[in-house]
Amino acid sequence: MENSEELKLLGFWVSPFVARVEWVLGLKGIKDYVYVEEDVLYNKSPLLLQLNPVHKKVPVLVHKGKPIAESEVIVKYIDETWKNYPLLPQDPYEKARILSFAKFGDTLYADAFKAMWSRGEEQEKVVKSTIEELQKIEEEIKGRKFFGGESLGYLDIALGWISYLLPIWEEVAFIKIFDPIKFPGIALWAENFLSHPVIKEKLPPKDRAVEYFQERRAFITSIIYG
Ligand SMILES: N[C@@H](CCC(=O)N[C@@H](CS)C(=O)NCC(=O)O)C(=O)O
Repeated sequence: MENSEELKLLGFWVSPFVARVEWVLGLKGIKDYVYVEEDVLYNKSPLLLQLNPVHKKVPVLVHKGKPIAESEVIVKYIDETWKNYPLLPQDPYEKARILSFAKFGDTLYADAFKAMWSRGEEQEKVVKSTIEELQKIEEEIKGRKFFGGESLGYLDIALGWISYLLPIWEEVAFIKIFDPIKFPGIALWAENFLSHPVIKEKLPPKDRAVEYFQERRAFITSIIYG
């Protein structure tokens, strides 16, 4: 087990990318790390700018003094460094399939986020494509407890935001994307995912997250639509 001198995570309370890292640390049983909260919107710390000068974003994991940025890279790094509770299969093809599906999940994320802040025809279009993309996720999860099978795997972590952020975005933007009748597999998965003890422990408080995204939405729409 690492001691806190060796492992540090720079995060932001509502970031789904930071949550990925916290979930994986939890699944691996790594509790002894220092969490540093960053004000990523208004006041990035000199430490963040020094550790992630390219993207200037969280999460950043610092292991034995070495910084690693980008949540999916961090998740893979943790998975390769701590071998218990493996998240990715050994088989190169299976692994490639999961990684490319996770990449598709990032497209879905970008579309769902845009559905939250956009307006009018633009919003209708992006809501439609988000629903079509969600259908692909439904096909992947149907009949399974988790994407990883009986236990959480890489895709559960990558797509975890769907379970709690998507409903928040729908609430904030008065839109409907994640219909449990249309997507029963995802609905069941979301229930299983959110009741997992490791996941449950690292979720942002819902009321605060709703307020945060209401403000974000107002801010982004004011820039885009004036
Ligand atoms: N692709 C990155 C995205 C990270 C990201 O967007 N982080 C946000 C917080 S949710 C951030 O630090 N934003 C600051 C900024 O955009 O300047 C990852 O997967 O780690």
